[in-house]
Amino acid sequence: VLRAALSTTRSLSSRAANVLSALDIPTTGEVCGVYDGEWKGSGDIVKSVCPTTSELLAHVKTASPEELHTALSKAREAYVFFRNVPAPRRGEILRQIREALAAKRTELGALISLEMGKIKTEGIGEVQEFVDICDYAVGLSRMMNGRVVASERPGHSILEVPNPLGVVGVLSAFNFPVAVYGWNLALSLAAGNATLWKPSPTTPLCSIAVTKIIARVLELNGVPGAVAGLVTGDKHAGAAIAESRDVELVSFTGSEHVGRIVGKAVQSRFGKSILELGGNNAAIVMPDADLAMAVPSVFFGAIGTAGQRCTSTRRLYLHRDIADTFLDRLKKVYSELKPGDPLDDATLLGPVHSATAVDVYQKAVQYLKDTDAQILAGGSRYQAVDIPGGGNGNFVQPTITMPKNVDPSDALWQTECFAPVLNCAVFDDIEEAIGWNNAVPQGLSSSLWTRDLRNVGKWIGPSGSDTGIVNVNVGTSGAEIGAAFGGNKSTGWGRESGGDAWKQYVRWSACTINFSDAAPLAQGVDFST
Ligand code: UN1
Repeated sequence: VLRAALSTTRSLSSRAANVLSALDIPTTGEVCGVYDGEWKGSGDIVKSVCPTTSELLAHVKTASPEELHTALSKAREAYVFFRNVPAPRRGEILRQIREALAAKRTELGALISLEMGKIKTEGIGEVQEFVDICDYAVGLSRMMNGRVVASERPGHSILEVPNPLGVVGVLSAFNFPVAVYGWNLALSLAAGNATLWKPSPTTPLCSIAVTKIIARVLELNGVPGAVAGLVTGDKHAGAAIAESRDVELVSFTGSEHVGRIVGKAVQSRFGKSILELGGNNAAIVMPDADLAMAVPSVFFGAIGTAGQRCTSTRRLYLHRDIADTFLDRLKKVYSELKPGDPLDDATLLGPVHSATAVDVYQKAVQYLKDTDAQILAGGSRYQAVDIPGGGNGNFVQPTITMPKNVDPSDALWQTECFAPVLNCAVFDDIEEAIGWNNAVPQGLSSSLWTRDLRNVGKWIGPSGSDTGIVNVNVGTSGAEIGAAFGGNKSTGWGRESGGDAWKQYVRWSACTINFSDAAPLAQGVDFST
């Protein structure tokens, strides 16, 4: 009995305890990681570990296979209820969710920093992104318009009607443990669906805190909690959602490798999927670029979130005329960067999320060294002494390299390395740089730095960048919610957030209605007897 009690007791640092308590997460005992209207969890226990200090934040009870099954059927029931709630009323509930999230902006931001490792301003920014998409979806709830189409037959009308779709499964990643769920939840809820969330196994507390905030609002509005259900778990839970015929749409964010498995599983049952997979994003700097803007933007793009955004800048193509100057300035800002506690206001570089991320970083850097790349900055793990307040965390030095091989078909250019490693090459004309930009399997984001309108025209046009996000004098990361977010090619062609993304979360009904006293056939077909 004593052993059982000991295994479930945690002695949390006061820093962690304060963040958890502020979000209503128990600071003793195990934490329930399943919500389907009730909190539960009798499956495997996963650990939430702080990447900065290695402190154990919680043991989380994930979903057993039966609980997953129940969560799916509760989600279906919730959908059957919710689809008949008028869309503007759903929007009002979203408005309340927005308010509830905004009221906990700082606390939730701090939890993201604590559990994921991103710095304070980015943690709060992630909550803001959820708030923003709620605002967007509140408006959408009165604007999810269908169309009236001209019929070729007299006394007929054709309507295209957006109806609620069903259950939306959201499989999200560790790097944006809150906002990416927010994009999906907000659109799905406005559309009248139930959403079942399977977060990354390494960021369970963020998903629990968000679900608690939303569940309270749903309860106050008399809406079943399973409209926004949660199942923490491992890849088996993800696979069960991908394979379930009860899930109309699966929205997956993660690696190309896993995305391929998820995409095939969903397609094999003719479900719908939205895939947000790897990015391998390039920034191109032309000789006329304003370096006072470009240098800090590339700096943020490459090392913001410790290089773990899908949109992080991984490739830097510099025009020969400015390459040396640019690199000198970039190296200077890199050298001044101090790693530290993400919750400290002064910190710009937190840890990478996990030991796996450290491994990815070390392997990539080793490959670069083995292939004679010049290491212009960084190139190894930080020593413990370099980290204020300790050094048990996953801290790696942001690295800039100049690979020997500029051939874009080399593995180093073709592969997304999810860590702060920036590979550079020098080009002579814009066509060459655009060619390199497009020569990789992935196609998420890209940015061009120039003041010449002719370059802009090339870049955003038919022979320009082939990524889903194509920026000019704006870095590759940090997109706003208003435009559709997503990438082409092996990034999966998915679109989430703004733009027309909402149209995927509804079931379109093309309705031809005959108001006349005759029943003519289309295309003039004569079937009279
Ligand atoms: C992600 O990295 O999965 O554009 C999402 C950005 C953020 C979202 C990134 N708004 O960098």
